[in-house]
Amino acid sequence: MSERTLVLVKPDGVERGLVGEVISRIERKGLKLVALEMRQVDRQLAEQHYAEHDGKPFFGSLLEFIMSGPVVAAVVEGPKAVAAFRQLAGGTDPVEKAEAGTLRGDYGLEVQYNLVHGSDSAESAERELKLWFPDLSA
Ligand code: DAT
Ligand code: MG
Repeated sequence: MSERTLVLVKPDGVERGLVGEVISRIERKGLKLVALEMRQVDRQLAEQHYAEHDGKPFFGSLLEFIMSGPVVAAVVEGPKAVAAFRQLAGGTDPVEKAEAGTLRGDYGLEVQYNLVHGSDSAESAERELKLWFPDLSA
C-alpha cells in the first residue's frame, strides 16, 4: 500500500544548495516524486503549517524562519512514505538526535536550521498535503 507525505526543503537547505541532495536521497530510497515546486511561504501558510506549535517559545522564530526565503515543497509517494522520509531526515535536532547518515545528521548543526520537513504521521500528511497542494488529487 502506497502513501504520500509532504516534504519541504526549508530556506536553509535551499540557500545552501542542498535541494539536489535531498531529492537524490528520496529517489535513491525508492520513493517517487509526485509534485515538486519552489514556493515563498506567507504568514497564513506558515501559521497553518506549524499550528501544532502555536504557543511554544520558538513559534515566532519558526514562522520567521520558514518565511525567510524560498522553500521547495514536494509530494513524495511510496510504501511507508511518511516513516521512510522521517528516517532519511533524521531526528529533529541535527546534533543531539539525528544520526550521521541522515540529512539532518550530515548537514545540520542547529535545531531551527534542520534543512527539511517531513509529515510526522499519515494524519499530518493528509492535513499538510491539503494545505500545500489543494489541487492535487489523491
Ligand atoms: P520535526 O521537524 O522533526 O517534525 P517538530 O515538529 O517537533 O520537529 O518541530 C518543528 C520544527 O520546529 C523543527 O523542525 C525545528 C523547530 N524546533 C523544534 N524544537 C525546537 C526548539 N526547541 N527550538 C527551536 N526550534 C525548534
Ligand atoms: Mg513536525
